[in-house]
Amino acid sequence: MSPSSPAEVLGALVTAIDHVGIAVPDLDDAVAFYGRHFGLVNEHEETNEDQGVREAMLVAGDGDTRLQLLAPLRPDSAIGKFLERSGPGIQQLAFRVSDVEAAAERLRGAGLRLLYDAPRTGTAGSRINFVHPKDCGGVLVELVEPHPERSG
Ligand code: MC0
Repeated sequence: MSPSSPAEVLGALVTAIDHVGIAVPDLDDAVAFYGRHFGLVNEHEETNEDQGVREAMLVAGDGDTRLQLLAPLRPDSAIGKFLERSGPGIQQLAFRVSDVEAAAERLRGAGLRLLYDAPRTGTAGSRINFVHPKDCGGVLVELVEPHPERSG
């Protein structure tokens, strides 16, 4: 990991844990499982062709704690490869940031590898980037700047 502390690098840019992402082979089965056993409510579903996923965002009773279920559209997608290598399980931790470009720039400056040169489109019109898991202690960290009309 980088010698710089998160406070030195990102400071107030990180506003929350936006979601935890779980790779699943079957989205509908997983949505039903987390609803039945944990009472999580499916608040949003979409297909993201660029990322090769069908995803569902589930919310807990506080209205802001979110679990993202990710099913692959193709075997050679990030989720398809993850399932092949590791099986179903936690695939990513997503930090909500106020400015994804500024956050990425600061992390690059600290020597961490960002996966994209420029932000891409994520869930619900958000702008996203990722930090390589090998630079984050084995955790794939996503940076999420929510769409201005959907933040909070
Ligand atoms: C791979 N590795 C991981 C990992 N994926 N470690 C922790 N968590 C993960 N999720 C490890 C491998 O085990 C390997 O370790 C090393 O990283 C390099 O693996 P690789 O062969 O390069 O693996 P790939 O080809 O599967 O690529 C990994 C990479 C990829 C992180 C670059 O998954 C990627 O581009 N991810 C970003 C996009 C993404 O995840 N999209 C799906 C969610 P060893 O020790 O064996 O060398 S889309 C999403 O999240 C959107 C919709 C949203 O939230 O809005």
